[in-house]
Amino acid sequence: MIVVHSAAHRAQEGRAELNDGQLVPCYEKPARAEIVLARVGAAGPGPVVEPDAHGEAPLARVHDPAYLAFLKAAWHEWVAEHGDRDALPLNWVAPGMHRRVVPDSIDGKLGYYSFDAGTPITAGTWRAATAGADCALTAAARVAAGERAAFALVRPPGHHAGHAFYGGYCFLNNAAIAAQALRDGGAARVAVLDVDYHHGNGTQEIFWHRDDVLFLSLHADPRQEFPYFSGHADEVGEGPGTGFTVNLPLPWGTDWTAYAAALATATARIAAFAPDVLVVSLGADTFVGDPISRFRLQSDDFRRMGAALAAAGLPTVFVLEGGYAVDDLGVNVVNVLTGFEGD
Ligand code: SS9
Ligand code: ZN
Repeated sequence: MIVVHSAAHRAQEGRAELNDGQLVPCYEKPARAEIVLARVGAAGPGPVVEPDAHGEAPLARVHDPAYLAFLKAAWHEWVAEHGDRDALPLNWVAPGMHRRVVPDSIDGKLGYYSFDAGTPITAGTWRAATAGADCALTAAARVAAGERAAFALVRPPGHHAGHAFYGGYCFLNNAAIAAQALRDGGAARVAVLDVDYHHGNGTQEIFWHRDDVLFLSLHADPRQEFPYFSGHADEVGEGPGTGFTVNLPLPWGTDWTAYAAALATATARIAAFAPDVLVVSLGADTFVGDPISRFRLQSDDFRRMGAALAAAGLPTVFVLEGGYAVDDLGVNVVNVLTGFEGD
């Protein structure tokens, strides 16, 4: 399986995120991609190729151009105001307040375009995020050209980023950008399956009204878990998109037995949709040892997950999302890929 990767991911290296009442070192860090790359080298998938540059047009098919302009300029505006430290928002709109007017000040803009305080914008955010999107687009192009599968080994992740917002360590929605590019390249129907521990609220929002992109997510119940305000089972899409968003929330403590049952529900729905191609938002933060998550998948279960995904029989684009047990992340992610390939 082709692996698309750019070392430019290292440009995103936040110093701090706000977590459990403290500024702590970022969980979403360069070592995550490095350990997956090392495991790819040791365990089989490959070759590893550099992304092609796709420019900003495919990003603007998914994201608001005003949001992209904000993201590109945010670090420079922040440094001019506050100096060389991570840019974090400090307040947000609440019901009864107004967001008609985009603030001029960078602090106001950060709040306007974000939904959490765990996602620092740094000097390299734009560079790393756009390189990641290029990896996802390159992986999609390879699959569109006839490869059975490709893996975009990227960070920062993307599935929490929406049409015009960032958060949850995500800035550009790599999976959504890939799915849209596949549509624009001629695929009639695309399914996006999100197996990250957290709900893919950004991807859901982007395709909420659409019946040409089926979005399915298995994730921790938002009653218990971040992002809290998205991912309930009764969120099914709207208008023509009604029934084309599928949420399968699962409780803390979910192990492979319960997970596999939900995955079978998802793959049955994908089969009924009969897409031309499948995009998998591949987070491995469902692992029992993940420091910020509470599912109980074991390393071998990721192999089973890969096999279950292969059984869908579809051309498949894998895009890396979360997974914060760094020492185990390489094995867990690559187990999905080798399980998909039949070991
Ligand atoms: C846990 C805070 C969670 C955001 C997690 C985003 C994961 C992206 N105390 N913070 S895959
Ligand atoms: Zn996650």
